[in-house]
Amino acid sequence: MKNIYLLGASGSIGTQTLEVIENFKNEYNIVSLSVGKNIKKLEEILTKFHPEFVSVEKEEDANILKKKYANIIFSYGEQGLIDAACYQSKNNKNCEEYVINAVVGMIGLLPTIEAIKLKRNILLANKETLVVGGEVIQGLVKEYGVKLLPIDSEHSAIFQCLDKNNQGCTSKNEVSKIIITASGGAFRTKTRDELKYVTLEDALKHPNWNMGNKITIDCATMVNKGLEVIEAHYLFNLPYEQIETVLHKESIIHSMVEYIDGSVLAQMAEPNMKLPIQYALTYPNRKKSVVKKMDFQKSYTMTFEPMDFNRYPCLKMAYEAGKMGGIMPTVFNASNEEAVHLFMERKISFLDIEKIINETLKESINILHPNIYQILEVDKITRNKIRLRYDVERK
Ligand code: MN3
Repeated sequence: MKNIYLLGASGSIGTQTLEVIENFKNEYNIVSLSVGKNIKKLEEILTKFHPEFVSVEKEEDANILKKKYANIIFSYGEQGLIDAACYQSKNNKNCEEYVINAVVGMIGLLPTIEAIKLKRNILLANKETLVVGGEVIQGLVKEYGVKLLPIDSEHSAIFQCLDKNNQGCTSKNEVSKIIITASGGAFRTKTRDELKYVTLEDALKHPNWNMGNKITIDCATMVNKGLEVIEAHYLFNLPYEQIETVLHKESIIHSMVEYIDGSVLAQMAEPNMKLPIQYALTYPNRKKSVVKKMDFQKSYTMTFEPMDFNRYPCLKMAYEAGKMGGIMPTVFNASNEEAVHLFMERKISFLDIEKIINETLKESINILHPNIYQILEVDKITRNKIRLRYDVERK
């Protein structure tokens, strides 16, 4: 039995995680979970799972739920999210402990840190945690001896392609590079000129994957791939020069590892997040899954095109921010999160997102090896600056 603490249970990854766990009900015990504002979804979840602790975003929601579900402890807000990751169950004392971090955005950082300090293993779908806190997190992972396993499909693919000699963030001497594949997002057939007129609705149509809104927009800007490059840098302990990106519009190969002898290993599957979720849960074993298998009696076409950094300047900025290191990935992430909010509120255009990230990076001064307080502070300052400048109504 493994104890599961699921942060972000009502989102796209959270929902699919619960579906995977339903197939292995005797092996996983959902001890705690968190949702945001989607209380209807939470109540659906509570008909199937019986967590001891639940955190929601708003205090009002927590108060109403407390009266309705007397057997569950409810909490709320950012502290509630941390408490969900750190909840101490009264039962199952000898179980392996797994926190699944499937929240969206920077808010996933503190719960991860606190859970590692309790020696809980981390299954990470929240890429921002490593993007902003990569050094701190990897330091803690070593100090407390916990497992940090990726759920992001590209990182899961790389993890699966790394053989035993090269897995586990040790020396990567036999790896010459990792190659992260990118579908190109909703606007891959559009020119830079055509991007001037795209709408929010256009940006939310991803050709291959069904995901939450924020990440779908990040795919259209290629920011998502940028965050994944930085995430891979920290997760696999590789310099940016050894992290390549390639356009692969079919999303069949989820990423690759090239070894020093020239062998390239790729992980393939129909695009379905349940596969990386399940692999993280069952690692180092594999189990049968509901994922549709590839059928080589049919024909597949796979194409690869070199990444076009002029077409996708956000990815170029991500590499630059990553190479500068220190606080710059935090600035990159915070400026993107705020810009995406503004775009979703129809206050800026699609191309303003890259403009905002670019000018914010240029204006920021780097801090090398930032501690957690500096990370949180710079995150806040960056967001406030963008809001003051662009969000006239919220000012
Ligand atoms: Mn991904």
